[in-house]
Amino acid sequence: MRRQTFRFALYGACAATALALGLAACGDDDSLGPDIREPDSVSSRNGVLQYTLTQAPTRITVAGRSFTSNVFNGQYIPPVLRMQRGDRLELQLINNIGKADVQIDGPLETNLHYHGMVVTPIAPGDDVFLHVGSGATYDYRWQVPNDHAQGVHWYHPHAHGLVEPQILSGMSGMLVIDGLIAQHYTAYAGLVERHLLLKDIQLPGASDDDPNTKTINGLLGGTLRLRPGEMQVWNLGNLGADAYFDLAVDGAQLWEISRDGSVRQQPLLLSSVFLPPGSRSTVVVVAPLRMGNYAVRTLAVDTGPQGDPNPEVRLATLAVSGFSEDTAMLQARLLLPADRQDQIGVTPADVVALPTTRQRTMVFSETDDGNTFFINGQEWSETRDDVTVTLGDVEEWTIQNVSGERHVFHIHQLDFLVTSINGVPQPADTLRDVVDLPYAVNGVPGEVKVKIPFTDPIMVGRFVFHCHIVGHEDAGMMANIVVLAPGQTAMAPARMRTVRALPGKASGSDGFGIGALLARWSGAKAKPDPAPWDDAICRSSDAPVPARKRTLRIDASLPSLGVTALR
Ligand SMILES: [Cu+2]
Repeated sequence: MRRQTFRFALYGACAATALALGLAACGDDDSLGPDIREPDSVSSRNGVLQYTLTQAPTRITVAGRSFTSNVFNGQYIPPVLRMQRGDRLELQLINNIGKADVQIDGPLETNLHYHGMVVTPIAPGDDVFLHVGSGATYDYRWQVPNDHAQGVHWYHPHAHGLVEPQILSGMSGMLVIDGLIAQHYTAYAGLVERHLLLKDIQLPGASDDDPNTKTINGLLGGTLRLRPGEMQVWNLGNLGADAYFDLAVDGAQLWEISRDGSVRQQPLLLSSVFLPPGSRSTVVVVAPLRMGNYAVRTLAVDTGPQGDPNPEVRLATLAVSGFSEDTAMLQARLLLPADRQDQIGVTPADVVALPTTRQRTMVFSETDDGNTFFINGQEWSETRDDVTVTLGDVEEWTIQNVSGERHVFHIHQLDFLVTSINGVPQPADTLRDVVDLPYAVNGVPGEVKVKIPFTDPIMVGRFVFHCHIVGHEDAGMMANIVVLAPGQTAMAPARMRTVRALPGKASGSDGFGIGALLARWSGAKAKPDPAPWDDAICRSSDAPVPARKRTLRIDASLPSLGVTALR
C-alpha cells in the first residue's frame, strides 16, 4: 500500500508532462523492472504442428539469477504450441537431461503429458505409462478432435517419481487450441493478447523450508504496460510444480472467460484468479483509468497446517500510462454471454443432463510426516488398476481430503463438473480438469463432489488421476483408471515401458552421438521396450503381439448418450 500511494503522488506531478509528450507516464519508470515479454510461439501449418523439444541442461536466468537447469530448447519459458481443432501434433522429444545446478544430478527418464487435452491415452499419444530413457528420442503423435475445447492447456513431463524435479527445473510450456476469442468472444479480437506462464522454482541455495520463488514468464518484478482503460486478454496458467497462485491486480478488473481451457458461457468478474497447480484461466483485463503503477500480486494461500508456505508476493507491476482508451462499449460486452455457444463443444449443461450411473468415494490422505501420500489408502502402483469404467458411464465422485493440507484433484483425458465444495453447491458454469481439495478441519474432511462423464470414445484406454501438487503425486498420490470400450470386459495389465536410446548413444549426452546420428541417417527410430501399449489392449501381456486392431473407434455403437462430444 505504501508504495502505491507514493507512485500515485508521482503521477500527480508528472502526468501533464507525460500527456503533453504522448510518452509513457512518469519519471519513475526507471524504477520499473524489465517488460514481461511474450513467449515465443510455434503454430501448426496445413493442419500439422511439427516441432522438436530437446531437454538439456542450459544456462538460464530466472528471477534475476543465472544458473544451469534442465529446460526445453534452452528456454525456461519454452514456445507456446498453437494448434487448431482438427490439427495433428507431430512432436519429437529428445531426452538429453543431465546434471544441472538445481534439481537434477544426472540423466533421468522422462516423457510428456498434454494436460487438458482430450486426446488418446494410447501411445504415441498422451500415454504416461511410456517413459523416454536417457539419450532416447520419441515421436509423439495425436490429433485434436474437431470439437475440442478452445483454450489454454499445457505440456510437461509426467514420469512418475520424477515429475517434481523436472517441472521445478522449468520443463513446462503452454499449449493453446485457438478459437476462444475468434469464435466465442469475437468483440475482443482486436485486443492485445498475452500468454503469462506462472511458475515456481527453487533457486540455487534455497532451502526446502523456503517458499518457492514465483515468476511470470521467468521474471520476478517485471512490468506489464497498459494504457488507462485499456482492455487486454491474458492467458494465465499455473504451469509450476507445487505452488498456488491467487493472482490479483490492484485497480484492474479481471473477467474470466475460460477456465482450464473450457469456454465460460458467461464472463465472470473475479477479485483474484485462484490457480491451484495445473489450472488455467483466460481473463479480460480492464486497466484502471488513472495512470500510475499498480501491484500485480499473488495473494497468500492458507495451504493448511501440514501445507507448504505460500505467502503473498508482489510478482510484477502494472504500469498504466499514455493516452486513455474509451472501452465502454467493449466493457458492456462483458455482461453478455459467449458467442456461438453451439460451437463450444461439451458444456456444463450437457454434463448436468447426463444421468449418473455410479457413485464412488476417493479419499486423499498422507502420513503424519508428510512424506507418503495415498488415494484410498494406497500409494500408486503401476500394475494395479484402481478404477475401471465402461465408456458411457457417468460417475459422481466424492473426493475427501482427510489430511491437514490442501490437495489438487486432476484427471487426464477429460473435463469434469464440480457440483459441491464442502457441502456448498457450485454453479454449473464451467468444466474443469483441476479442482482444489480443502484440508480437513477438526477431523472433518474437506470434500468436493465432481461429476465425470466417461463418454468420449477417444479416452478408451488407461490413464491416471492424481494430486497436481506434483511432489505429492511423486510420493504416491496417484491412481490408475481404465476406460473399457462397450463389450470389452478387461484390459491387459498395466506395465510401464521405456523407450531406450539406440546402442552407441551415450546416456545424457548431447543427442549427437554415433547411435543417434546413425538412427537419423537410416531413418530408424528408438522403440519402446517392450511392445507398444496399444497393441496390448484386450489381450494378456504374455500373448503374442497381433497385428494392430482398429477397434477403438466405436462411433456407431453409442447412439443414446446425448453428449455432443461423441464422435
Ligand atoms: Cu496433494
